[in-house]
Amino acid sequence: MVLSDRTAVKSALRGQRIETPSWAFANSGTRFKVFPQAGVPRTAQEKIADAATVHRFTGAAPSVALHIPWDWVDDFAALGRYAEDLGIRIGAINTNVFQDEDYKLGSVTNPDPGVRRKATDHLLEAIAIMDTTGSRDLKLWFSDGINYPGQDDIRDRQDRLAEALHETYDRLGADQRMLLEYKLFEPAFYATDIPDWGTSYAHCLELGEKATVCIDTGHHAPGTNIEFIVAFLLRAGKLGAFDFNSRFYADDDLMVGAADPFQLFRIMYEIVRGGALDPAYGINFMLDQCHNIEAKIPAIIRSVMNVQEATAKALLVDRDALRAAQRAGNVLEANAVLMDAYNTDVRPLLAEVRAEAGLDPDPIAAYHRSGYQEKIVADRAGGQQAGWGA
Ligand code: PSV
Ligand code: MN
Ligand code: MN
Repeated sequence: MVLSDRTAVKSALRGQRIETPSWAFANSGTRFKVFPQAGVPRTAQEKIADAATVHRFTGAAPSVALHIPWDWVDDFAALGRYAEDLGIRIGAINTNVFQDEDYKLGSVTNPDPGVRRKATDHLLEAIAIMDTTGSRDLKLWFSDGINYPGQDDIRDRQDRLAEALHETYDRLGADQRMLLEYKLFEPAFYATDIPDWGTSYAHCLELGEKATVCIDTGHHAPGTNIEFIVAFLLRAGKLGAFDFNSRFYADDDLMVGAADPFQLFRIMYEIVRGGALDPAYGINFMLDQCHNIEAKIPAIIRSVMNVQEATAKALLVDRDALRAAQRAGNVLEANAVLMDAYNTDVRPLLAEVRAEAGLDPDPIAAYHRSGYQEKIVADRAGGQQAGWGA
């Protein structure tokens, strides 16, 4: 790598931003058991304090996504100021229309217009929170779907979905955006109303330019080529966000880059290739994870580092050599160029980037030395559950 390349790579890494999820700091588990951990946050403020701690050690996570009503407070303006005082800001507002008795047969696609009204009102309420916190992104994920053939009319449900999305979209302010997430299955098992990127994309296209797709890396069928989706949506100008996490089987919500670091590299290569890494491009690179058995804050720091490592490798791809090999039809050489970058140990480079930014080159060790963990264990009793399995 020549010096100018190295400077450019380091500057791109310095500018990278990753958003942490408030719920990842709280207790979580499976439907079998939640194993509580000492020191987990009891309030939205404490989740924000933990998110600020991740930013303090990584320098790369200056915003935290909230999930409503899990993070409900009476005064969101004060919560926004609290975040700013700690050196971060409130990011995407995630909606929750999946944990209420009324939503058994769906939220915005429910056959009952009264339930649909209630669900859409929640989405509008989330935009009101964004007005207060200055958040740009409204993130929508719907658990809506059906379990049995014939249970409801698949096409009518699309019409109901479109109606609710239109009403919500029309309420967005000039600088606000809608991120529409998809998920193949669960909790609905036969037919989910937004099962894939194509469905999300089609609704976003119909809505307009403020609506874009959110790719949750854990929401696909095994073997799905996620980097293809990234490339396609970038080309179409419709990729708005990621919910990063790892999966071995279903929606595992494990640390990003833990199950398949090579996939994360391939995704980040498409981001770099598409010129979409710079925060100015507008993609919100969020984590959406649950740390059921591992310590939360170090796991989130590790996740940020995993994204940084995949990105560094993606930035190191010799794109001129790659293009030349591709144009020449040299299959093996093209593949070798990509693999050379993937097989580079980028940890020293990232340590250098951190040191130059005044950070400890080893954020996890620095966190453990800081005494923060001991302090929250001593200060907080009876930590909150993230919301899952509540
Ligand atoms: C659904 O599985 C999902 O990925 C959505 O983003 C939810 O809002 C989130 O999980 C909560 O963890
Ligand atoms: Mn998600
Ligand atoms: Mn999920």
